[in-house]
Amino acid sequence: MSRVSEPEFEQALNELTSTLAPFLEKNPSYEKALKIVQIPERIITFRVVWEDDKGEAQVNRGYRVQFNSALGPYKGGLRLHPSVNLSILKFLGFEQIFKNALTGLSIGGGKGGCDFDPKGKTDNEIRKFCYAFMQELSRHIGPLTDVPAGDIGVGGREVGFLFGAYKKYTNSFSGILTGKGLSFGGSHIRPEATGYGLVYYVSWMIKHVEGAEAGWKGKKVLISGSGNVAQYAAEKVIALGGVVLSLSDSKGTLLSTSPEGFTNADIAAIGPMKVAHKSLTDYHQSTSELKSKFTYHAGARPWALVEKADVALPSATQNEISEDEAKALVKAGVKYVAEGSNMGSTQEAIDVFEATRTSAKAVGDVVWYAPGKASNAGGVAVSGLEMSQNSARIQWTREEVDEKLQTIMEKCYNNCFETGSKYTKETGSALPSLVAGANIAGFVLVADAMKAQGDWW
Ligand code: NDP
Ligand code: 8G0
Repeated sequence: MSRVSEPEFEQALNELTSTLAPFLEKNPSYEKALKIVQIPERIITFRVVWEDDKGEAQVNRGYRVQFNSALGPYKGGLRLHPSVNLSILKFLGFEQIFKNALTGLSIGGGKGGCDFDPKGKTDNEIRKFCYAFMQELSRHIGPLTDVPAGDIGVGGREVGFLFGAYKKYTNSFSGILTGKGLSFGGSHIRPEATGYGLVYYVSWMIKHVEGAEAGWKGKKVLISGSGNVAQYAAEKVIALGGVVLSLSDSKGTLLSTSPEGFTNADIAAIGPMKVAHKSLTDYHQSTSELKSKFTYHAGARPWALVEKADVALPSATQNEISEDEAKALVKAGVKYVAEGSNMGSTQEAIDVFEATRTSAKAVGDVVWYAPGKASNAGGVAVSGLEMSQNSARIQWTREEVDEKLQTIMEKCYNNCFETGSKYTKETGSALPSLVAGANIAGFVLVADAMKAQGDWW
């Protein structure tokens, strides 16, 4: 057996390839597109030397994977985390290609980042790092070439520093990053977009299974992560009447013991703590009221901690639901799993969810699974809207952007549902595969544009 040198990338590629089979059987010429689309157009790797608070030189590895530009400029976030390597950035860049296609906007796929660990760094060190990182990255990006944004470890503060660095090195003020501050070209709703979009997507899943009037009211929701995506997903679930049972971070899970679940006040307090890289235990331990309102589970993820839940929204990182955890979710009666994170589920976990779909005779027996490339597309979609606003030198209102986001998520859902229905007609299956639907719909859009541009024939 050959050695797998890029496990995360191979996993993402296999997930796509395995679900394309029914399409490729009918359209064998697209095998060629599949062979070509899996190789990035360009990868840039570079040294980042930055000065710490002691005046000492520190060094890290920086990357930008410019995966595919068939539909528009490369677009995708920058991740700052010690685990960052080329396999992870290739998997993220690859997923990004098809996700961006599903938004219906003119954006290609890319991803970048660095193995720099922002935890324990001062604001000054983060600023120094961002300037050093952008010194090289600035040569490779541009509003018509490649437009990065944040991701794990990169929020509004970091995007601000990166934008300032680009401006200084190039003497130009342009839309080379998204997620910018509102006063210098940012879009309303961009911080909220991934979490809100995720909840909008699941609203359509709920309507399909439970009827047009059904919604989040009273639904028990497990959320992992407590960063950008998790916070705004939780906020929207609460606003729509759902009960948020959990949030988590890299150290453990905070579980609500009260019937109302996490409140807006909890989310509002956790936000700034996370910007300061504090852990959820710090929040839990901060008052005696909080100590009794939550239980803390060190080293655990949320999935196997409760006896009953309705929805699971993994929103921390890749491979955060294992096969056993997927089985625990099925046992707890979860009916909807939708990823806020990219590749949140292992392949074995996806197989557990998809098996409930193919074996079920009634929709109510299915654990319906939405892959990140569809359900978390709202973030990059509003980034695409930020690019449009920058090009036109305008700024839409919160309401205007939210409405466009809702429309994009509805169309994305319908596309996945209809394409899934067309290609996944297993006998007895109660619902179509949203994974197959997302993969086939995204792939065909990209492959056709590549063919028209002479990338394959
Ligand atoms: P943040 O950095 O804001 O938050 C990440 C959260 O996940 C934190 O709670 C962090 O814990 C936890 N986490 C990170 N890495 C690990 C790990 N290896 N093990 C356990 N927990 C971990 O990132 P985002 O919220 O922006 O991103 C979360 C996910 O959503 C990622 O998969 C990202 O790619 C995806 N995504 C993000 C989009 C966006 O617009 N931001 C758009 C689409 C997808 P701790 O606080 O302890 O570090
Ligand atoms: O806005 C973006 O380009 C962006 C940022 C972070 C994550 C993602 C994603 O879709 O995974 C996109």
